[in-house]
Amino acid sequence: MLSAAQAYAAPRRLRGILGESTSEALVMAVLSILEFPDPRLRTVAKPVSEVDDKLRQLADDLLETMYEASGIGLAATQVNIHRRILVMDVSETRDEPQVFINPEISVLDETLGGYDEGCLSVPGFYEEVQRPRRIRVRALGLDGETYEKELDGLAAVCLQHEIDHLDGKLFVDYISPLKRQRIRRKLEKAHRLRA
Ligand code: QAP
Ligand code: CO
Repeated sequence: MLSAAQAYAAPRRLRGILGESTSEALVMAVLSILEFPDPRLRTVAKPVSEVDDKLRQLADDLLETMYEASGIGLAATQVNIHRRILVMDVSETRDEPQVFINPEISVLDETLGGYDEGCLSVPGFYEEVQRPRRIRVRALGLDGETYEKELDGLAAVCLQHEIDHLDGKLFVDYISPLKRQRIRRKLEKAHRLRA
Protein backbone atom coordinates (compact mmCIF):
# COMPACT_ATOMS: atom_id res chain seq x y z
CA MET A 1 0.00 0.00 0.00
CA LEU A 2 1.01 3.58 -0.59
CA SER A 3 1.54 6.01 2.25
CA ALA A 4 -0.53 9.19 2.31
CA ALA A 5 2.64 11.15 1.49
CA GLN A 6 3.24 9.05 -1.64
CA ALA A 7 -0.38 9.39 -2.68
CA TYR A 8 -0.07 13.16 -2.28
CA ALA A 9 3.14 13.28 -4.27
CA ALA A 10 1.47 12.29 -7.54
CA PRO A 11 -0.47 15.48 -8.26
CA ARG A 12 2.56 17.64 -7.34
CA ARG A 13 4.43 15.90 -10.16
CA LEU A 14 1.79 17.23 -12.55
CA ARG A 15 3.41 20.68 -12.34
CA GLY A 16 5.52 19.84 -15.38
CA ILE A 17 2.46 18.85 -17.41
CA LEU A 18 0.38 21.80 -16.30
CA GLY A 19 2.97 24.50 -16.77
CA GLU A 20 4.54 26.91 -14.29
CA SER A 21 3.23 30.29 -15.37
CA THR A 22 3.24 32.96 -12.66
CA SER A 23 -0.53 33.29 -12.94
CA GLU A 24 -0.89 29.64 -11.97
CA ALA A 25 -2.57 29.14 -8.60
CA LEU A 26 0.01 28.14 -6.00
CA VAL A 27 -2.11 25.64 -4.18
CA MET A 28 -4.39 22.87 -5.18
CA ALA A 29 -7.49 22.01 -3.23
CA VAL A 30 -9.19 18.92 -1.93
CA LEU A 31 -12.85 19.31 -2.83
CA SER A 32 -15.73 17.63 -1.02
CA ILE A 33 -17.34 14.66 -2.75
CA LEU A 34 -21.12 14.28 -3.09
CA GLU A 35 -22.50 10.92 -1.95
CA PHE A 36 -25.41 8.78 -3.18
CA PRO A 37 -28.36 9.43 -3.05
CA ASP A 38 -27.60 13.15 -3.41
CA PRO A 39 -29.82 14.35 -6.31
CA ARG A 40 -27.03 16.63 -7.60
CA LEU A 41 -25.24 13.44 -8.78
CA ARG A 42 -28.09 13.14 -11.34
CA THR A 43 -27.14 16.39 -13.13
CA VAL A 44 -26.05 16.00 -16.77
CA ALA A 45 -22.78 17.95 -17.21
CA LYS A 46 -22.36 20.53 -20.00
CA PRO A 47 -19.48 20.40 -22.49
CA VAL A 48 -16.34 22.39 -21.69
CA SER A 49 -16.17 25.30 -24.16
CA GLU A 50 -12.59 26.42 -23.54
CA VAL A 51 -9.51 24.79 -22.05
CA ASP A 52 -8.11 27.69 -20.02
CA ASP A 53 -6.15 28.14 -16.79
CA LYS A 54 -9.30 27.92 -14.69
CA LEU A 55 -10.07 24.51 -16.20
CA ARG A 56 -6.46 23.37 -15.69
CA GLN A 57 -6.79 24.38 -12.03
CA LEU A 58 -9.99 22.32 -11.80
CA ALA A 59 -8.17 19.30 -13.30
CA ASP A 60 -5.45 19.76 -10.68
CA ASP A 61 -8.03 19.96 -7.86
CA LEU A 62 -9.85 16.87 -9.15
CA LEU A 63 -6.56 14.94 -9.17
CA GLU A 64 -5.64 16.07 -5.68
CA THR A 65 -9.12 15.15 -4.44
CA MET A 66 -8.92 11.72 -6.13
CA TYR A 67 -5.46 10.90 -4.77
CA GLU A 68 -6.33 12.10 -1.27
CA ALA A 69 -9.38 9.79 -1.26
CA SER A 70 -7.30 6.88 -2.70
CA GLY A 71 -9.55 6.71 -5.77
CA ILE A 72 -8.72 5.63 -9.32
CA GLY A 73 -11.19 7.97 -11.01
CA LEU A 74 -13.19 11.12 -10.31
CA ALA A 75 -15.64 13.11 -12.43
CA ALA A 76 -16.39 16.83 -11.93
CA THR A 77 -20.05 15.93 -11.23
CA GLN A 78 -18.91 14.25 -8.00
CA VAL A 79 -17.60 17.57 -6.66
CA ASN A 80 -20.77 19.39 -7.79
CA ILE A 81 -19.18 20.96 -10.89
CA HIS A 82 -21.33 20.14 -13.89
CA ARG A 83 -18.80 20.33 -16.74
CA ARG A 84 -17.53 17.43 -18.85
CA ILE A 85 -14.12 16.74 -17.32
CA LEU A 86 -12.86 13.71 -15.44
CA VAL A 87 -9.55 12.43 -14.11
CA MET A 88 -8.19 8.95 -13.52
CA ASP A 89 -5.06 7.05 -12.52
CA VAL A 90 -5.30 3.29 -12.79
CA SER A 91 -1.52 2.72 -12.37
CA GLU A 92 -0.17 0.63 -9.48
CA THR A 93 2.34 3.36 -8.72
CA ARG A 94 -0.27 6.20 -8.62
CA ASP A 95 1.88 8.35 -10.86
CA GLU A 96 0.01 8.22 -14.19
CA PRO A 97 -2.64 10.96 -13.96
CA GLN A 98 -4.94 11.18 -16.97
CA VAL A 99 -7.36 14.01 -17.77
CA PHE A 100 -10.28 13.68 -20.20
CA ILE A 101 -12.20 16.77 -21.33
CA ASN A 102 -15.44 16.35 -23.34
CA PRO A 103 -14.73 12.60 -23.67
CA GLU A 104 -16.63 10.55 -26.25
CA ILE A 105 -16.35 6.80 -26.46
CA SER A 106 -16.98 4.26 -29.16
CA VAL A 107 -17.21 0.56 -28.45
CA LEU A 108 -14.52 -1.45 -30.29
CA ASP A 109 -15.76 -4.86 -29.21
CA GLU A 110 -19.30 -5.59 -28.02
CA THR A 111 -18.01 -8.33 -25.70
CA LEU A 112 -18.98 -7.49 -22.14
CA GLY A 113 -16.85 -8.08 -19.07
CA GLY A 114 -17.86 -7.99 -15.41
CA TYR A 115 -15.92 -5.98 -12.85
CA ASP A 116 -16.56 -5.31 -9.15
CA GLU A 117 -17.00 -1.55 -9.23
CA GLY A 118 -16.86 0.91 -6.36
CA CYS A 119 -17.27 4.68 -6.30
CA LEU A 120 -16.05 7.53 -4.12
CA SER A 121 -19.70 8.71 -4.13
CA VAL A 122 -20.91 5.30 -2.86
CA PRO A 123 -18.26 4.63 -0.17
CA GLY A 124 -17.97 1.12 1.22
CA PHE A 125 -20.02 -0.68 -1.46
CA TYR A 126 -18.88 -2.76 -4.43
CA GLU A 127 -21.01 -4.60 -6.99
CA GLU A 128 -20.35 -6.30 -10.30
CA VAL A 129 -21.23 -4.32 -13.42
CA GLN A 130 -21.03 -5.59 -17.03
CA ARG A 131 -19.57 -3.23 -19.64
CA PRO A 132 -17.90 -3.44 -23.07
CA ARG A 133 -14.27 -4.54 -22.58
CA ARG A 134 -12.61 -2.51 -25.35
CA ILE A 135 -13.34 1.11 -26.19
CA ARG A 136 -11.85 4.03 -28.05
CA VAL A 137 -12.01 7.48 -26.46
CA ARG A 138 -11.69 10.85 -28.15
CA ALA A 139 -11.18 13.78 -25.78
CA LEU A 140 -9.44 17.11 -25.33
CA GLY A 141 -6.24 17.22 -23.30
CA LEU A 142 -5.09 20.03 -21.00
CA ASP A 143 -3.48 21.68 -24.04
CA GLY A 144 -6.91 21.92 -25.71
CA GLU A 145 -5.89 19.48 -28.46
CA THR A 146 -8.05 16.50 -29.40
CA TYR A 147 -6.51 13.09 -28.81
CA GLU A 148 -7.69 9.51 -29.18
CA LYS A 149 -6.70 6.31 -27.45
CA GLU A 150 -7.85 2.73 -27.13
CA LEU A 151 -8.48 1.36 -23.68
CA ASP A 152 -9.10 -2.06 -22.20
CA GLY A 153 -8.95 -3.67 -18.76
CA LEU A 154 -9.45 -1.49 -15.71
CA ALA A 155 -8.87 1.75 -17.65
CA ALA A 156 -11.83 0.93 -19.96
CA VAL A 157 -14.06 0.07 -16.99
CA CYS A 158 -13.07 3.19 -15.08
CA LEU A 159 -13.49 5.57 -18.01
CA GLN A 160 -17.00 4.26 -18.75
CA HIS A 161 -17.89 4.58 -15.03
CA GLU A 162 -16.63 8.19 -14.96
CA ILE A 163 -18.41 9.21 -18.18
CA ASP A 164 -21.59 7.80 -16.63
CA HIS A 165 -21.12 10.36 -13.80
CA LEU A 166 -21.06 13.18 -16.40
CA ASP A 167 -24.41 11.84 -17.64
CA GLY A 168 -25.87 11.69 -14.11
CA LYS A 169 -25.55 7.91 -13.87
CA LEU A 170 -24.12 5.79 -11.06
CA PHE A 171 -22.96 2.15 -10.97
CA VAL A 172 -25.82 1.36 -8.57
CA ASP A 173 -28.22 2.02 -11.48
CA TYR A 174 -27.01 -1.27 -13.03
CA ILE A 175 -27.70 -3.49 -9.98
CA SER A 176 -30.98 -4.85 -8.64
CA PRO A 177 -33.45 -2.35 -7.12
CA LEU A 178 -33.29 -4.33 -3.86
CA LYS A 179 -29.50 -4.01 -3.59
CA ARG A 180 -29.68 -0.34 -4.59
CA GLN A 181 -32.31 0.37 -1.92
CA ARG A 182 -30.18 -1.37 0.74
CA ILE A 183 -27.19 0.79 -0.17
CA ARG A 184 -29.36 3.93 -0.19
CA ARG A 185 -30.71 3.18 3.32
CA LYS A 186 -27.26 2.45 4.76
CA LEU A 187 -25.72 5.60 3.32
CA GLU A 188 -28.68 7.78 4.41
CA LYS A 189 -28.26 6.43 7.93
CA ALA A 190 -24.50 7.14 7.85
CA HIS A 191 -25.22 10.69 6.64
CA ARG A 192 -27.75 11.27 9.46
CA LEU A 193 -25.19 10.11 12.03
CA ARG A 194 -22.52 12.36 10.51
CA ALA A 195 -24.71 15.48 10.47
C1 QAP B 1 -14.49 4.02 -10.26
O1 QAP B 1 -13.89 4.47 -8.05
C2 QAP B 1 -14.17 2.57 -10.41
O2 QAP B 1 -15.89 2.55 -1.51
C3 QAP B 1 -13.55 4.79 -9.36
O3 QAP B 1 -14.40 3.25 0.59
C4 QAP B 1 -13.99 1.75 -9.31
O4 QAP B 1 -11.98 5.26 -7.24
C5 QAP B 1 -14.08 2.04 -11.66
C6 QAP B 1 -13.12 4.12 -3.27
C7 QAP B 1 -13.68 0.41 -9.49
C8 QAP B 1 -13.78 0.72 -11.82
C9 QAP B 1 -13.57 -0.10 -10.76
C10 QAP B 1 -14.32 3.48 -3.02
C11 QAP B 1 -12.33 4.47 -2.18
C12 QAP B 1 -12.69 4.46 -4.61
C13 QAP B 1 -14.73 3.18 -1.73
C14 QAP B 1 -13.02 4.71 -7.03
C15 QAP B 1 -13.94 3.54 -0.66
C16 QAP B 1 -12.74 4.20 -0.88
C17 QAP B 1 -13.46 4.30 -5.71
CO1 CO C 1 -17.86 6.86 -9.29
